[in-house]
Amino acid sequence: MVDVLLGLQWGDEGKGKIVDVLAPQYQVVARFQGGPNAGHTLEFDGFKHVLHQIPSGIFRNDILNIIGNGVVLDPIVFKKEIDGLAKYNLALTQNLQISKKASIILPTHRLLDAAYEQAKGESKIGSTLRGIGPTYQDKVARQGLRVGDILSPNFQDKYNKLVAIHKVILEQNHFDFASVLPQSETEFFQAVDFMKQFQLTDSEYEVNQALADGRKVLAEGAQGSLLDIDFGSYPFVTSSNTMTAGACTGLGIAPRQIGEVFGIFKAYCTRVGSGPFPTELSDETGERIRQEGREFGATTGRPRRCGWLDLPALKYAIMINGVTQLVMMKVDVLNIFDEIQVCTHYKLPDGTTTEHLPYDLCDADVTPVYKSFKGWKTGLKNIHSFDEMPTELAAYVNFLEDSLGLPISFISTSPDREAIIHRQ
Ligand code: 2SA
Ligand code: MG
Repeated sequence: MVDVLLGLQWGDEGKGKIVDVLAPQYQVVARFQGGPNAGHTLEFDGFKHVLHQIPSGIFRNDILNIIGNGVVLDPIVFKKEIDGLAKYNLALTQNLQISKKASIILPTHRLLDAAYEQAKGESKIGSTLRGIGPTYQDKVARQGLRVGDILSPNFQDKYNKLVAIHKVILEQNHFDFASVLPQSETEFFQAVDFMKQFQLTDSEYEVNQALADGRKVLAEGAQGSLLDIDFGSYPFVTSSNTMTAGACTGLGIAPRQIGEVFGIFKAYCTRVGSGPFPTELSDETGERIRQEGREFGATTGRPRRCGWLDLPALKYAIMINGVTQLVMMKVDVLNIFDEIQVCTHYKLPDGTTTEHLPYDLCDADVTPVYKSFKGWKTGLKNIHSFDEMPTELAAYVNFLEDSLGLPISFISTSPDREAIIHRQ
């Protein structure tokens, strides 16, 4: 079976840490969507490392890591990531495979991202500007480049053809690319050459063979369910399917092969970039969460917007993903609060209440209705079982499990590998 691990909010739920914790149970870890817009942070043995495109199983030498066909891969970022891993002595050329069908991000895709955002003015998406959207656009337009193309003698021609199209769009948008492009092109072709030493495969065969051999596969989601291209807060979303279904198309596995679905959520909410966020706290409490939780983008360093947990949004994410187990992250960030709020439903302008996400969360004027919990006001450092939890935290956890109709299997109490409360 393929177990799927994904974020249930707007990304940054702490997926990297949980993949790393669960990894010893798996023989294969695979990324199925997104690209260098992701920032998966792992902390262990005093090290802190942020991965962008490389799966989070890479630190365990007995795991095969696959960058699936659903990913958009930037060769320049890839080379930097590999260089950054040199100090860990990992068997990278053996333990890493890249799907030949993964899309390639060109330097011009990044420029297009910037040009499109610039043209949007006030209504910017808040993209990470890593070229994600334009690369998926070209994939769907059936004109993109794929990793397998770098092995073709015609790669340069294919590249030139696509870049010519991009230049027309950049010119139309009055975007000055002449000064920056040549240098990134040099870097790009060096990085493309560098990629050739890695295993470039038809990874759908690898994944299905692993399953046939009885090896366990973990599919690692990036971003979060509320950023899904179909079900997120459109248009303030990323350009891929971040949900369970994306693991099927992004790796080439059948829906009936999906086993457990681990839904990761933070004990509160954050969002980076623009778009609706009903429980956002634009006050001192939001600022305390940001400081306490060190809520700054792992890729761009942008401050993340912070707010209370939003149950209607969480229930929606659980529904579309078929989550089987929940994982709650960063509860320790709430240690300092006297009172903790959870949004249980929304109030609409006509006075009625709903638990459903409105069609257009941007236009809908929803007011969150909160339930208040007493804070536990104590550190959680040496707590490893549910029985040892302070009563106030136990009350919060029980309420969430009842409302969400699912068990919370793990509760993370600090970034470190060991800091986890596991339901026995
Ligand atoms: P994009 O870059 O075009 O896919 O951006 C579209 C929207 O998706 C959001 N997005 C993210 N949200 C949270 N975390 C992400 N990864 C990085 C991190 C982000 C960072 O781990 O912190 O460092 O800023 C991520 N990637 C994309 C983005 O904010 C837009 O709202
Ligand atoms: Mg992140």
